[in-house]
Amino acid sequence: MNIAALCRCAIVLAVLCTLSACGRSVPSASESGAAPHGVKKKTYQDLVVGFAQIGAESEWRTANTRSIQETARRLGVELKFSDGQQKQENQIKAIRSFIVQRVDVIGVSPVVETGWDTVFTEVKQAGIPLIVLDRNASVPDNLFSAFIGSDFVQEGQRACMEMATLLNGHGNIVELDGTVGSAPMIDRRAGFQECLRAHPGMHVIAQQSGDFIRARGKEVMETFLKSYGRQINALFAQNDDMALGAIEAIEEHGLKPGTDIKIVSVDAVRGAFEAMIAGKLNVTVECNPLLGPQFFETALKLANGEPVEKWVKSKEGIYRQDTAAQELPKRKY
Ligand code: GYE
Repeated sequence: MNIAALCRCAIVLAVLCTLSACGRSVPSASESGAAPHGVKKKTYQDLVVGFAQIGAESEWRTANTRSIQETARRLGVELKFSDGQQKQENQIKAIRSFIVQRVDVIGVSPVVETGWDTVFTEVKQAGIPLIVLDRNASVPDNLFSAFIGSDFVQEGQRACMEMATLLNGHGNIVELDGTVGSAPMIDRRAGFQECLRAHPGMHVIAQQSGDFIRARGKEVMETFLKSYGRQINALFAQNDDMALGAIEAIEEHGLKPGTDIKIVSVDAVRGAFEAMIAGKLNVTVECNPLLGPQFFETALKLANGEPVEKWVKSKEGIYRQDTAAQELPKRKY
């Protein structure tokens, strides 16, 4: 709006004020039957939240779902939970049903990055705040209220820096990617690639998706081993589950994971610590799935019309073999 339009608005408002009740004092809570200012602040017990989860593809996802469901139970939030079984169309259906049910806030973890504009616009038009959790969606910023999750590009950079230390800057790497088109797959690869440019002695000789699933990680690693065998010096797995599957494939191939083939993965789930203690995994870069508390805290603020941060970032570390045994008892997922 330009200055002239603003002035016109101000004049119109002033006139309306004189004709109506702007100057009068606000009726007390008892007079109006409502809290001061006519708005009763919602509590967690008043809140109805719909959450469209991706599925149950990994240890990470199981921990994430548990965190959301347990936090809702603890706080007394009514949670409508939908499992999308890895399908975007299921998640879109779930979001539409949350709109029909008039929930207070909707949350979604988008399985892939694109294809969300229409349904996110519908949520906006229904006046329901939308929180994107864990995986980002590639949509204009005004189509969602907040994003809660990790910096996947940084995770990819960290994985590559750990790899550079393990390989002394030289070697052939194979890469097990996550779900094609998902934010962590795109961004972890981008971060890894960016850091590789500073390490000309390290090369990715093959890359393929294992869908973030352990069994697929094993299968794809078998094909890498068939094609490249001992040429492979290292594996970058975009999540721990795929690394754990690949470890089985490497052992069945007669090689020693963690020694003959160095392995760096992402997530820092319990299974990764056990593999590090056994000397089979070298490093895991943490990606925190325990997003339930931040999710409901943000949902309550939004339901009450309070401001929230646009990106609530997770705080994460890096874990290596040497401290794995000491860290394992402290792990919460
Ligand atoms: O790394 C992987 C999961 O979106 C960050 O999805 C998440 C990823 C996580 O299945 O294990």
